[in-house]
Amino acid sequence: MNNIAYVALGSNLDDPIGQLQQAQLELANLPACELLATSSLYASKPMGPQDQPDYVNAVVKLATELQPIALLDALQQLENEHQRVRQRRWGPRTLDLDIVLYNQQRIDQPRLQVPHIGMHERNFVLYPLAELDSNLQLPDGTSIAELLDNCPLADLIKLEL
Ligand code: A4P
Ligand code: MG
Repeated sequence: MNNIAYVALGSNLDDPIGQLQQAQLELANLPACELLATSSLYASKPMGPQDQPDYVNAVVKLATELQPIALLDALQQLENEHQRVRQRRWGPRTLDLDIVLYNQQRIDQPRLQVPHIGMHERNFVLYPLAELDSNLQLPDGTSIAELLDNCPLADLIKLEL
């Protein structure tokens, strides 16, 4: 297992906390993957359309033998198993699994961009990520500390479960 991937989890439908806890178990059971760490869960206000429920978000750290596209396939299969229905962009969902980082790789393919394009402005990605690795760096050398400095905690709430 010589690749490290950080995966962001999000849900705002059908018991979001339960969706994320279940997804963490499923990620731990993915073939050719080992779950190394999970962040706390965070409650967050919706980014994008406001006429949808609040979100619960988290990030996990995986060791994996899966190459990036194979990992994306596995994550999308898990999303589908959570009865996710894709409707509008940034709309409500039972489970969203995004690859935030994969080693120090930069990937720009039609199906996959890594580092995740929106991560810089997403407190619900950056704060859980920092919890997992406070010394993390992006492929361009930006440190997680710099990213946090430019992304206020705002109304993100760490859930004490
Ligand atoms: N894709 C490209 N790069 C990646 C990547 N690094 N990881 C492609 C995963 N997928 C990636 O995603 C559309 C396509 O992105 C995929 O088919 C994949 O090939 P999707 O999940 O099917 O659809 P989407 O919901 O329109 O896009 P996306 O990018 O997942 O949505 P966002 O931008 O993540 O927005 N507010 C809060 N507080 N918390 C949230 O978690 N999430 C969203 C969803 C909106 N507001 C939110 C939250
Ligand atoms: Mg997604």
